Amino acid sequence: MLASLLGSMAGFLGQGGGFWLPEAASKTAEPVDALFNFVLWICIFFFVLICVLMILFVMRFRRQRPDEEALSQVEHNSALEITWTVIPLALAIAIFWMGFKGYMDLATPPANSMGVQVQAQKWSWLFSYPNGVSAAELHVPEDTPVKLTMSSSDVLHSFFVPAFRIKQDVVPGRYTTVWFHPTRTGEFQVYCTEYCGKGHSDMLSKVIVHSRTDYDKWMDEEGNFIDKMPAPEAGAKVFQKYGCKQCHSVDGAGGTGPTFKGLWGIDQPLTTGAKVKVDENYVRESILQPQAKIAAGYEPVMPTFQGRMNDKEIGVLIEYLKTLK
Ligand code: HEC
Ligand SMILES: [Cu+2]
Repeated sequence: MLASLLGSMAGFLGQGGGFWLPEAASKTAEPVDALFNFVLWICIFFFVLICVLMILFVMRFRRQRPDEEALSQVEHNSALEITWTVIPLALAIAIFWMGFKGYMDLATPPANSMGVQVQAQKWSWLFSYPNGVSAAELHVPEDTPVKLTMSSSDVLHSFFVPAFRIKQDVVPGRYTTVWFHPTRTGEFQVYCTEYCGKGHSDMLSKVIVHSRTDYDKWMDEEGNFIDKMPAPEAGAKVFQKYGCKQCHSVDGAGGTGPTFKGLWGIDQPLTTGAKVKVDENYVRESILQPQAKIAAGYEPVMPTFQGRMNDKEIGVLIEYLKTLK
């Protein structure tokens, strides 16, 4: 009976999307969860032990009559003192060792890892593969270690995948790395856990773990979608991929930047008082050198996409803009 109770408690407190921890889907999660559970059970054990002893001692050794004398004054007990020094010391060393080893393992990607570049920018993630393909969601094959090399084009961001137990700051002006080893297929939430600034909590993305064959298929489609899809549809995908939607609506709603609805062909007033016709050249310039002309009523906060969006992508994006009447 006790065994089954303990068993169900371990399930309740344990791994795989229980009460304490989210589901675990990476080999990197195992040592993290093991250490967490180790510390948790030590805390539960000593909490119960100390409470029970405290209550027993209060009952057993309390003064029973007002004039009762203290029985004795114990000043020293070597056996007891050594015990309560050695046991906590051993536990602290064990926790240190598990933490240190776990940290070193998390900091050292396996040599055969698949590399993906991660670019963080207000307010989206872009994942780029060595073959030039890029996407707004991170697609990886199952059972393969993946090493992310991350940088930011603007402010501090922080890349967090709870199911993999990995979290790493993404810092402008330097590269940081993190790695994981997905153990099963599925979709896993990506968060930005940087708190200062307004849009980090909107930087939601996913890690999509495919089987090997599905991954190859995805890579093939993603590498050629501009050639395979109708231009406006491909343009809508580009719009999604680069996070334009974080600042530009396509339905007329206001935002950090002007809505794209009905933008094509109008005469856009600029902060200088001049006007500019929204055509291919202006859109292209706005994407590559956003600070060149600033639309009246807006702040010059658009990041440049120079070196990130290629000509084909700008081409289909323009076709998409034309359809937003
Ligand atoms: C962080 C917010 C932000 C993001 C992300 C962003 N923009 Fe902008 N964009 C702005 C702001 C603000 C303006 C208006 C000021 C200016 O002209 O630079 C603007 C202006 C523009 C204009 C000119 C519109 C006009 O009416 O003059 C175009 C075109 C444009 N953006 C395209 C894009 C595209 C395409 C993307 C995605 C690849 C994108 N923007 C991503 C903020 C953003
Ligand atoms: Cu962020």
